[in-house]
Amino acid sequence: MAIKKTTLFVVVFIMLQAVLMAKGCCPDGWIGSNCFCYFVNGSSEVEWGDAREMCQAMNADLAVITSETQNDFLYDLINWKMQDSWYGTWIGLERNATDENKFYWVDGTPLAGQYTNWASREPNSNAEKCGLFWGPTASQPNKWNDALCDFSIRVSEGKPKPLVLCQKAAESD
Ligand SMILES: [Ca+2]
Repeated sequence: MAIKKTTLFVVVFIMLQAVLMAKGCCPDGWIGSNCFCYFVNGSSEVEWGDAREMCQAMNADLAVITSETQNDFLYDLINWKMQDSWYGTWIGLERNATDENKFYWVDGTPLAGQYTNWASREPNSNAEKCGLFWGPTASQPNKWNDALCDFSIRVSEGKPKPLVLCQKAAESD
């Protein structure tokens, strides 16, 4: 099993390097795929809003996930960059302020009718307004969860800070 996991990471690493070399239009430290560049930050802002501001300061935003292919690519990317030293990753999904039953991506797209990858029994609380992408240490890896936007409560309970996944359009060559 350990060998299999190592092999998987090597394959993903090679694939990501190939994508990087082919693109050539993402800043240093960012990974390119399908016209977007991604950046995983491990220093972690505890609050979703601070995480978003960190991305915006780099002319980016929190990641918007629109397909299973992209979802699985990003899961592998996060695993490759950060392994399992984390609980989850902030993504650009937010519960609507006025209609709490609806979620929107940070680009303004309503989640309704779009690709979703919620964990079983999620989203589960109107108090949890911000999207987390669950990592391998979660009970349902590779799935989404609605979480408290200010994660400091969870951190004080001993959970690691979430990572931050930023996304921006790749610059044309
Ligand atoms: Ca939840």
